[in-house]
Amino acid sequence: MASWGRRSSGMVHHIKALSKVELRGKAGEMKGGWWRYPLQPGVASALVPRSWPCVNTMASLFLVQRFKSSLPQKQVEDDDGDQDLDFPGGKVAYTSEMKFISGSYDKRIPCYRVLGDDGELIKDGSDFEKVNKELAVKMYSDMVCLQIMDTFMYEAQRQGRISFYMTSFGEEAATISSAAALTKDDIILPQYREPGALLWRGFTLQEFVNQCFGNKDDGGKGRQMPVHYGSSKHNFVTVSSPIATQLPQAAGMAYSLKMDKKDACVVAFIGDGGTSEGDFHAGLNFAAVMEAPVIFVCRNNGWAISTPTSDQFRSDGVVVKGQAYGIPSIRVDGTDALAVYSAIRAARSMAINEQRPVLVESLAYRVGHHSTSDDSTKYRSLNEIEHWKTDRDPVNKFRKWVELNGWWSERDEADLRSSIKKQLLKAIQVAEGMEKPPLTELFTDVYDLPPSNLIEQEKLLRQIVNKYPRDFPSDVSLH
Ligand SMILES: Cc1ncc(C[n+]2csc(CCOP(=O)(O)OP(=O)(O)O)c2C)c(N)n1
Ligand SMILES: [Mg+2]
Repeated sequence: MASWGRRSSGMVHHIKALSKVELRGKAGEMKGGWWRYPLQPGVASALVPRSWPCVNTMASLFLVQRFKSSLPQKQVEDDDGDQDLDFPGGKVAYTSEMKFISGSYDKRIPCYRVLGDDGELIKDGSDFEKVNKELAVKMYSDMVCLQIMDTFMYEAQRQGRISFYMTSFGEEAATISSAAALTKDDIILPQYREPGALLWRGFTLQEFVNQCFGNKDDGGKGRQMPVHYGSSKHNFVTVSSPIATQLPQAAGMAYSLKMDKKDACVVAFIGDGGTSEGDFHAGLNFAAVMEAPVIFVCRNNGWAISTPTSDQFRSDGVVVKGQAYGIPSIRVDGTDALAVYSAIRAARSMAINEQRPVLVESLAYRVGHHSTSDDSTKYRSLNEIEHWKTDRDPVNKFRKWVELNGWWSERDEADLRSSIKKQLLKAIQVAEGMEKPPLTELFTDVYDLPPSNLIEQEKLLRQIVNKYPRDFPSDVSLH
């Protein structure tokens, strides 16, 4: 609930704004059968039908007229004489040929890449965004940092020091290069395997580790499972476990940015497994119809825990689903930092300049287990894992390109790794030694005034802790 609240703050703001206007009621002027009510500066004015001038129910808020489409309407050519069907939604050509459109594909949608596995440009004059030394070195350094953090925290879980962890092995470029292509005003809604994007935005190793240990400096006050990061400072909405819920929220947030005429977009991540949720379809369709500036980034990593993509969908992956919803879409090599960076830059400018959603399907294999609760060797071959880990590692690939440019040396590599390891050991030591948030925090931040059932639950919990103190952690203060 708390995270929903954060996610919806833009919409809530607008709903509040609209409620105030409707209650005020008088300031409106008539225009073409609609009452136009000015809102505060920078917010689109609200239009309410003339026959409902005084309604102030929540339902009436959704009667506000939407933005007019700015996208060109497609003219449909008929192929059967000059006959066509003039139908709501546009003209459709008649045909005398009884033909089903195919459910299969002759040729799969190609995957855009810039770099080969050896880190060299596939061809001279490749179509990609230029990346300078400073940007490239930060992208590479963050990828290395993420890999080392994952290695240390995975081990920390195995040693019983934290309860759970998820690694990003194999997908470092997909998340870090995506974030690198955005501005800090763009709002990120993660699924959960996107700490790389948060790292890029400046979330510190100490903050990551505090969250995993759920100590009193954890921004989520220890209420979430490890890896459920969030940061309002970095415009990164808190991870929420139920898959795909972030997509309809992303469409709404993006519409809110549109209303505010912001030079920013929303970026919502989803896994291949997440695309089987109804929310994936609702989110894409909503965004398409409302022409909301949101980039949906699907990290197709081949697996949803133990479910392979062949059991997930029979379409040509995810990219074609965007087209079905009227969303421009691209498939990109998620192990290629330059390709991801370029595709997201282009997607961002389409989303903002054309005010519409864009879908990016990134192909990068999940090299690690799904989480620390999983053993992926039970359902996939070691050879398959090893191939992606050694031959197709996105971090090594990008390192080669950075080195080929003369921007990185063995010495730089050694210094970077040693500095990150030191920082991590320190961060873990600090986080582990820190006390937990007090028990009272379990009941705060959702309601302004706690309802009676919550008060009752808190009372009950205290009674149980007092009765069985040895069953509860001793470092949690009851006050
Ligand atoms: C609505 C919902 N259903 C099921 C789950 C359990 N679950 C957690 S992760 C996961 C797999 C998701 O796979 P994918 O979207 O491909 O992401 P990946 O882990 O591969 O990054 C499932 C089924 C959940 N968290 N939420
Ligand atoms: Mg997956």
